[in-house]
Amino acid sequence: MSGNYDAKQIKVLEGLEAVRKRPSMYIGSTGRNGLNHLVFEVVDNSIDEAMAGHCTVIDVTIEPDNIVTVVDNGRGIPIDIHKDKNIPAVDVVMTTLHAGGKFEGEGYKVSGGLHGVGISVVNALSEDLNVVVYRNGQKYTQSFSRGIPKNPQGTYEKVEGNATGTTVTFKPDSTIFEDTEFTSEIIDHRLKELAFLNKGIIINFKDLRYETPTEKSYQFEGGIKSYVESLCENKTPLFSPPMYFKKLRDKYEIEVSLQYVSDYYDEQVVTFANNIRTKEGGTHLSGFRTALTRAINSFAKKFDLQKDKKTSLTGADLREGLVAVISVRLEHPQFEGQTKTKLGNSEVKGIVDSLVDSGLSDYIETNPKIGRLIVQKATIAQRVREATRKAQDLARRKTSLESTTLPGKLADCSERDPALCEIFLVEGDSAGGSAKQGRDRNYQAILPLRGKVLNVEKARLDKILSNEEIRTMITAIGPEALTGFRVDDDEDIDTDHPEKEVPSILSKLRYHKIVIMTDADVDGAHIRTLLLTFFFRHARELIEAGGLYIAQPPLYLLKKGKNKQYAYNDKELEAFAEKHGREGIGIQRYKGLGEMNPDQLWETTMDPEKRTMLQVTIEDGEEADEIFTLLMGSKVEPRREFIEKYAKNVRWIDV
Ligand code: 0RA
Repeated sequence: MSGNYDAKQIKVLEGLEAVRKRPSMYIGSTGRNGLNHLVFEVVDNSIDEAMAGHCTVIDVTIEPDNIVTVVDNGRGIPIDIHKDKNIPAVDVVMTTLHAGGKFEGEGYKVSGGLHGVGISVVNALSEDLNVVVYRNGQKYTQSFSRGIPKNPQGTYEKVEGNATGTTVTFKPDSTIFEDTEFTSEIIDHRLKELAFLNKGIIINFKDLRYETPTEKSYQFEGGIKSYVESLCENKTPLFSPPMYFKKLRDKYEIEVSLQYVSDYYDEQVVTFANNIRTKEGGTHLSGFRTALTRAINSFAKKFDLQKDKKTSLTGADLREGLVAVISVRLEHPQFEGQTKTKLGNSEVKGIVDSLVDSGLSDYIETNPKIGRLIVQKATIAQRVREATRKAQDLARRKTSLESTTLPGKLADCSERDPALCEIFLVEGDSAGGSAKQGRDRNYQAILPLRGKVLNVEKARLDKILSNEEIRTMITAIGPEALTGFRVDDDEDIDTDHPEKEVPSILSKLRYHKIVIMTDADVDGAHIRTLLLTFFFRHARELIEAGGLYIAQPPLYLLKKGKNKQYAYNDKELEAFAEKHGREGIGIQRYKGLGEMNPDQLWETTMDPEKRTMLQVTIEDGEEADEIFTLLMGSKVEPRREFIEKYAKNVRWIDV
């Protein structure tokens, strides 16, 4: 018996050792994302309990020292002695790869978890992990160190009452992770998302690491309907409340909520499969889109709502201003795509198509007013698209966005391979002058922008296209950058063929690095925000392809005796003062790029050997969208509130 037991123990150790040797295979990376993933892995297990109908409350707490505790009131991980292994079942769950807490046979219908690797992976990657289970009138406690139980059988105590649940506390292993600072915003966002996706569940989040602790509590009785409402915040919805339906077929379940907003042209469809955000879309999204187009068109036909009977509404017409959340649950999800966030199950397309078609048709036939509003809105979109197409053709021919005539203000570089080329969008002529003289003309191009850039958030398409600064910019970069202006239907949509690699937008542009270079003052920040808004709304693929950067000019030139140093923030200024003594430091504050001579600008901001540039990423498209709507949109009151709230601790969130 004991020989057998030892053999099994060795197998367990080997499993955990594999995780510790190659953590990225299990959690994606050992950076922040991988670290945060540990929390999600534990929470997903509690969510599974909730989906099985046994858990109503989940508490997540980050303690100082980055120790995380997840408490749930589910059934508790089984604590009886596992027949084969002769140790408590919970210890098996905690130490066996892919056991994932779900035993064969009686498993749950569906389960989440990005990599679905199970809680044992968290255990293997934690310096310490403590688990407490309440079940069968007992309290079971066990502790592990880097996955290895500290006590071969754990501790059982009798307790009063019949409360059940699981508490997992873990401290990530600092020898595995680059650092062990959890990211509050990302965890908070995911917990909120999970609360939307699992109607009614209470998720409490506490971050106790800072002087002012964060305490959030999420519970949404409306589920994904509340999610759509929150995505529409500060926008003008077409009807109220958002449409919602839920459908079941065989072992597939789909929930859809949707709304249209009238002051916004993009679409925002957020999709999930088994609670996992499918950023790259997939077969559920394709099915939804096909059904949406078909259902609305047949409604329009049935009630004779279209004057022009020959043309039906296209997918693009019906996606303008669309805000939707789609959540599917299925037994064996296949995740594909570059980041494994694309649902690949081919059968899902047809199922979702048919369920959404019937759900949507039923809804608008019961609420014909809403159906009419949608048809009306899409018809306007259709007309605008037609007009824009004409205007764009005209504009192209007239001032020739596509011609090879580059704007006069552009100081182009001599290199012809776009992959090696950079373009600096520089605020003002004087800074533009310095940049032109300071640059390496072989591969760096300069485009000075005069005055304020148009706020695209408030302008209509035709106005944006006729704006001088914007035209100049897109002509220089390459008109293909404007993915947000695509007027041709559906050409971008091929979610069914993951094998077909879409070429990066960068391959169509004249430069692979677009660098925003503005002054380090309020005006500079404003212009930078206007430019970011423009790129975010109309050239988002360029950002997603990693083509947009923000230059970081220094704030100060510090001198003391022979020591000379540029400081890029106040912390560096402090450090210099600490090091060289405060007396007699010469501080030159740069108010504008124009104050730097060309050599200095090169040395501090443009020289690839020395500069630091921020690459603009869309870490969180939704949040970016919210902030842009808030800061640049037409509603004033929420903007004032936001500014008043954050004015005191402004910092650049990694936009
Ligand atoms: C295995 C089986 C059952 C529940 C769980 C694991 C479980 C795991 C975790 C992880 C965190 N919280 C959890 N809660 C439950 C089913 C137990 C039964 O059938 O009673």
